[in-house]
Amino acid sequence: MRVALINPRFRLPIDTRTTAHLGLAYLAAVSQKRGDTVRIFDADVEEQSVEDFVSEFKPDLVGITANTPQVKQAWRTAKAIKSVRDIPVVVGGPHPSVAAEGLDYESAEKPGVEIVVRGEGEGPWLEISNRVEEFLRDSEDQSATALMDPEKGIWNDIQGITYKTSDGSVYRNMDAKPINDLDSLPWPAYNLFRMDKYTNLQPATDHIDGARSFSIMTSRGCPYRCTFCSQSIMPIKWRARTPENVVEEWRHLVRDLGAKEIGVLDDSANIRKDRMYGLADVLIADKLNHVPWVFVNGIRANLAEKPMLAKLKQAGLKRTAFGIETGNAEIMKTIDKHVDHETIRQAFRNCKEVGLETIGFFIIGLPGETRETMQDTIDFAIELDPLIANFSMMTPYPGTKVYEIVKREGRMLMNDWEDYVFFEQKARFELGDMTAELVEEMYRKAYRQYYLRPGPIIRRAKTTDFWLNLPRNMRIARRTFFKKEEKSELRRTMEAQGSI
Ligand code: B12
Ligand code: SF4
Repeated sequence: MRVALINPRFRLPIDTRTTAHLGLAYLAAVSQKRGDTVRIFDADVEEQSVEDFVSEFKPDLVGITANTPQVKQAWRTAKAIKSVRDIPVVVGGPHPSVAAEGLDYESAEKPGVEIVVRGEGEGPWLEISNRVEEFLRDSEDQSATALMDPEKGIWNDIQGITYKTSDGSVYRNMDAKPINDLDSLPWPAYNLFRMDKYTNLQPATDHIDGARSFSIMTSRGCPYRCTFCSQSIMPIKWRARTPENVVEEWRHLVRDLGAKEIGVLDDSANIRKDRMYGLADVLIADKLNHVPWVFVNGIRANLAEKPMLAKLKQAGLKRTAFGIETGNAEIMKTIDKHVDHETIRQAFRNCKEVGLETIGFFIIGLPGETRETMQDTIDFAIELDPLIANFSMMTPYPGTKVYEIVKREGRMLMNDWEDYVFFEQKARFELGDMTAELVEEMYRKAYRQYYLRPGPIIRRAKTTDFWLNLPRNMRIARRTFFKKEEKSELRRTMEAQGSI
């Protein structure tokens, strides 16, 4: 069977890093293992239109991924595909997985979409592919309309899907079970991506364009549920691959694909410390520790003990992120992060002592914040002094507790899923005395106060990346430190091109 997997174009192609979509890479691997002919169409890096791609490749089944700001583009893509070929279109990813808000129905009801997959996709995707293949083998009428004929009852027993029959009725099946044995999954099919088109998430080797960078996920899920974090895909049960299984893929990335650096994308990689020691041991034993790697998304500060970090450094770890979120003790208690500031301080001391670089993620504008609590966050960032401090304005994603709070007690300042990005530098809600002006002011102040200090300026100026990408870096700085005007120009260009 011919299968296409699509990452729809994101609305604003601003200077965010692009990376091969790991979720699609996993699904593609499942399809390849099934024996399908698979193509990935990442609209962010393709020159062709999706219509031309579909006319040329003639897939029998299409899957489209969607996070919240991408979902409308996913629907447009589904419609565009249908204008060329009447084939089944499946949508999956973090946005349509928010069943509590009925966002699976929302996507399933759209013209051009037949099926929505909720949560981890490998199992349902395999099952959908099997059913489509059987249908194509046995039916004369091979249209998506015939496939979704309610009389045929093809879809009513596949777990984890919401689907629309050809009479327009939408049904939600039971949730699929989490994948317990992650070692059983095939490796992401990076061979299907145009890897030369991607930059890297965390340029550890200081060459944004030069280094071949790959992502890897060694565990899935997170046992915590912070109030701001969108966790629609992964069940609360944290599951991990064995070090031996991880190192096999790692070896493939380094030796076969020529990885010059690796980004570990886990939500919470260090839930089990023995696994971290095990991973470090195998990386060292296999002599893979010459390739630098980064914990891109953060490890738990309460489990970041010094001997473990030292061992990981020996295994090639160059930098690790921590989700710190707030510098205020009271706010920290309200976000269900289950960590305190002294523990975070200790984790940073540990990193410094073993020579690891750090990234700190901070949020400006959490519910209950005041000017003073936001200032506490800025001050705490300065005290910790990570190599990279990343401040985001709180964006309430559907399915999170913050979303509930804002819907109940606040004023949401967005009514379009495409606004659910936090690099637009706009406050997304107001709550009590916390106005958009205040949050935007403190956000810009955070960047100014943090980065316009001698330490960060000198550190930055010493990097090759800074000089190699000077115009881009200056643009980012201008946009971040000052009120934005040039974004509207970008928007106008996009509009003129018909891209938004
Ligand atoms: C790496 C990452 C990024 C990277 C790369 C994104 C990418 N191309 O994958 C970067 C830095 C660019 C990024 C940016 C953003 N991200 Co991000 N990102 C992640 C992160 C940490 C890992 C993604 C990943 O690889 N997951 C592992 C794979 C296996 O899972 P997956 O991609 O979800 O795919 C599985 C299922 O979703 C499903 N599935 C997905 N698509 C499809 C399609 C079909 C057809 C099917 C059947 C199934 C299916 O099956 C897959 C396999 O199990 C996640 C957190 C997380 N743990 O997932 C956040 C996350 C996806 N990001 C998030 C957000 C909010 C963003 C931004 C909007 C932030 C912003 N700056 O405003 C932007 C959006 C940019 C864009 N262009 O879309 C949210 C999404 C929430 C939401 N409701 O949409 C997440 C969940 C973080 C969080 N917990 O809040 N991100
Ligand atoms: S912010 Fe981090 S610790 Fe909290 S739920 Fe999300 S992934 Fe887990």
